[in-house]
Amino acid sequence: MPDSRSRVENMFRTMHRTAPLDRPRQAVEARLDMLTSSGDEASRLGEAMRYALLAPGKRFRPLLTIAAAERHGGSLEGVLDVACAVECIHAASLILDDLPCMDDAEFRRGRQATHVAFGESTALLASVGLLSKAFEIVASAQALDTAARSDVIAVLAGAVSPAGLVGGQFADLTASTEDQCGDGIGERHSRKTGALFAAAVESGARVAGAGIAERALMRSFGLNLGQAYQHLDDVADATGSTETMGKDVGKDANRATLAVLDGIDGGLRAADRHLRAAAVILHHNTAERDPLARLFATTFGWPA
Ligand code: GRG
Repeated sequence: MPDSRSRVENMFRTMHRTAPLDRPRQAVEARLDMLTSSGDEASRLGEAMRYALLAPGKRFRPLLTIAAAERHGGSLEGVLDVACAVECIHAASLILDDLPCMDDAEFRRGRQATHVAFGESTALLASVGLLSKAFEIVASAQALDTAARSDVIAVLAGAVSPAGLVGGQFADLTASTEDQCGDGIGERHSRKTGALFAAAVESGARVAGAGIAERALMRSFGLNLGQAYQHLDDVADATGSTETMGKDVGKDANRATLAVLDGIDGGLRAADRHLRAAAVILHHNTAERDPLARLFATTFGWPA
């Protein structure tokens, strides 16, 4: 449970180098490299796509996909391409999020944002390229049967849709500090960030053969986790440094986040509420050695 500002910074810092996560993270990075090495990476557009995608991110969403599959008896190899598709969607969203017409951020993942390095038009096209790459990867994933491919595509498309990332980002851009209450923030966080977390774990579970009830449980876990993660990101925006976070901070000073409206402690309390809810869902009906529970405990310093 986060109990101080430095704990939030430490959490993001240690997520980059937590030894137990090295194997799946390296597998994701190697596969992403392979999946985007088809020949057009030599072009400026391909270069921009790989620049954004292969930059040193924490890979938390694909790690969730892998752990959710393993929780349901699946394997890293069986779910790897789906995990990579999730990361492609995330990287596509980061490119757009940083554009001058959105967050106007110049620094991301410890380096220049894609539009700063490649120009706005190339960055925008690189985002669309990564988004379509995600669906191409799932549609041609050898480890999945036809029904699983189609289910995962539906789950991921739903996450990007106006009910998910796109709508959440729109609501975020049009929100002001004056007209927002805690409920509005929860709804925006749920769509902007929770939707992809939910899709990450649901698709992992689906690939491993989970049924409707388990998939719903995973969705609910992911939505809570995503909301907690966004609150912690908001706290880090207010308290962290560009050096530690690898991206611009202080971008939300005039935004309606709980860290702004209710102060740092308000942001931390909200994160804690969602982490508690996620933990309750996670520990419902689970084996003792659940990889998803381990990932959760390692990342958030939560009792296993
Ligand atoms: C077309 C896919 C697509 C989206 C369009 C721009 C947009 C709509 C949505 C933005 C969603 C967004 C960027 C939400 C912020 C989520 C967040 C906390 C990002 C930072 O995640 P980390 O810390 O980043 O996991 P790394 O770099 O480690 O992967």
